[in-house]
Amino acid sequence: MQHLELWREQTLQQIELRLTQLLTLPSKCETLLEAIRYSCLDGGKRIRPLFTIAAGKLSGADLTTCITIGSSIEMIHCFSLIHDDLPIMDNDDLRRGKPTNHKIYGDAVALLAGDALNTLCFEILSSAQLELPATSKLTIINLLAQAIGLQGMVGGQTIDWLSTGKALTLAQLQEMHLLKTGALLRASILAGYLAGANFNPQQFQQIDLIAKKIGLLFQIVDDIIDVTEDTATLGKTANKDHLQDKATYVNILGLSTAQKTAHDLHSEIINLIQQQPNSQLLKFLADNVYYRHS
Ligand code: GRG
Repeated sequence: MQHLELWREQTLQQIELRLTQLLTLPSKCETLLEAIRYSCLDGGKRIRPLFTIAAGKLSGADLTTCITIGSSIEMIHCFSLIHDDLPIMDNDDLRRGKPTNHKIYGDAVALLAGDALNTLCFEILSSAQLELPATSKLTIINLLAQAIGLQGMVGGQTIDWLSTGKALTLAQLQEMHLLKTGALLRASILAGYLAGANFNPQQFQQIDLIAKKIGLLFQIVDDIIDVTEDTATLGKTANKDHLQDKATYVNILGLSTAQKTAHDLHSEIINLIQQQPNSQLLKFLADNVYYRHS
């Protein structure tokens, strides 16, 4: 196995272990904790925590600290997936190759499991479990809160919801995805960078630019694989966006132009990343985003 792939395998194990530890806590409601663990453990690519760790390398951040930050961000991601799959939203039966949360626990518990994950992330980041100076914690928490709410993921999801069945321009589609998918991915990268002592404002601007472009690339590839891969490979229902009459890069640009757009954006990202020292892991993950099949 190539050494970067080995790095990913070992790091995935560390993330899984940390998530398991963080989700082993007293609960007055075992069913709620079980529902949370069902959607958070043993599944998914963990691309957000991997990015947190890779970005931490650029600023000399501590690995354990980055694993805790990344795992907390993964909880937010899992909350968004649980809510996204609910009958009132995307109404999906399959996620990460298994029945969606509400199919097992019912709509109400699924909704509440998502809510609990949202706050658990901030509980961890603001606690002594995260060994960082208070000012750094506050910066990361503020960044993440912005990325999730009105100005980020939830705002993007709302635009998506309200525009279903309507024709969007490419600019409107891009704006929506920068919020819905891009904001959390961007935050996962910036949070890792902010956790390191070697913070440099100019470098931060560059990392921010790279992070935004990676968020966009992730979504373009998502739209492409939605039509090119099957349900078994994706672990979720294939061709869903098309069936739900959603605006996607493929619907607006056509498959081959969408593929060319992804190709050009990937090259641009790699070029920017290679200008940064200690960026080997970041490059590896950007490649993973581009070449992924699920
Ligand atoms: C309702 C308060 C409230 C909040 C929820 C539902 C929602 C707001 C936001 C949804 C955001 C969302 C689901 C965006 C899609 C992002 C996306 C492409 C998910 C797939 O991510 P991967 O490929 O999945 O990283 P894995 O399973 O690998 O983790």
